[in-house]
Amino acid sequence: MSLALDYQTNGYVAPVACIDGAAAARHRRQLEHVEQQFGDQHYRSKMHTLLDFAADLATAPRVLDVVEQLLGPNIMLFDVTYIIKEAHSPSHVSWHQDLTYWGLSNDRQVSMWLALSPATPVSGCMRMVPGSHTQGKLEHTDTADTSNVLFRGQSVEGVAEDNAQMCPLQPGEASFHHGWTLHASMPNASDDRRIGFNVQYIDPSARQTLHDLDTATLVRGVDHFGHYKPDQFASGVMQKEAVERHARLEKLRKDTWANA
Ligand SMILES: O=C(O)CCC(=O)C(=O)O
Repeated sequence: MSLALDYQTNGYVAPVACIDGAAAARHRRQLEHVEQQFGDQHYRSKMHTLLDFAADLATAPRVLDVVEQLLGPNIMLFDVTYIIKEAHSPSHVSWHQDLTYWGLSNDRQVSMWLALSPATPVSGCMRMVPGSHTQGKLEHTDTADTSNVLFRGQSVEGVAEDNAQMCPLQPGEASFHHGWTLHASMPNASDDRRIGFNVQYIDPSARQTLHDLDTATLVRGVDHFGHYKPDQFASGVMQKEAVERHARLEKLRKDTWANA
């Protein structure tokens, strides 16, 4: 099957080779150097405004070529996050659909999850329910589970897990999923960290309905809508002005999720 047909049918496609293992290892070293200097970077929004190497990977031509096949020719970069489960940690992600709390006016959106370390059933790779994207928005319940990575611990109950498929990935491979695709991941029982580079792309027509302050940046094609102010991409690593700007961006993103 072609990437696009696979994606249309199942709501996701995996594995897709995006960068080679050496490039993934280099990116991981750069990230871990930042962690040593500046602390935890897990689950922070808009990392492409803080780290030039995150901006480079999120806009790599090979990555955008895949996104173009799935989303169309006009692509905006909406968000970039590292999702990190430490070795032998209970961190997990409950069944959910990404678009539930983002406030977007339509579902012309795709997420990439690129492995920077081995993502396996043991380390807590993603699990997806094929075809679930066709069900539209499902009811989510907020939970208070502190091991759940998700901001609100949001969870869809009663998912038919027997139909779920594991998405194991080697470093440099990615999965791409639609915003209504049900997905989850288990704790990391391996000896290594499980590090995902998670990027959200939207079509320029997808407007933020909750406020007028959201930002997104055209990275390919044409924006006929003008719904967003662009983000300023990092030109280095954790530069002072970028860190100050980022604090405002991150607060806005968290407030949006909290109030959606
Ligand atoms: O990193 C994970 O285990 C889950 C990531 C996720 O839920 C997502 O990419 O939307």
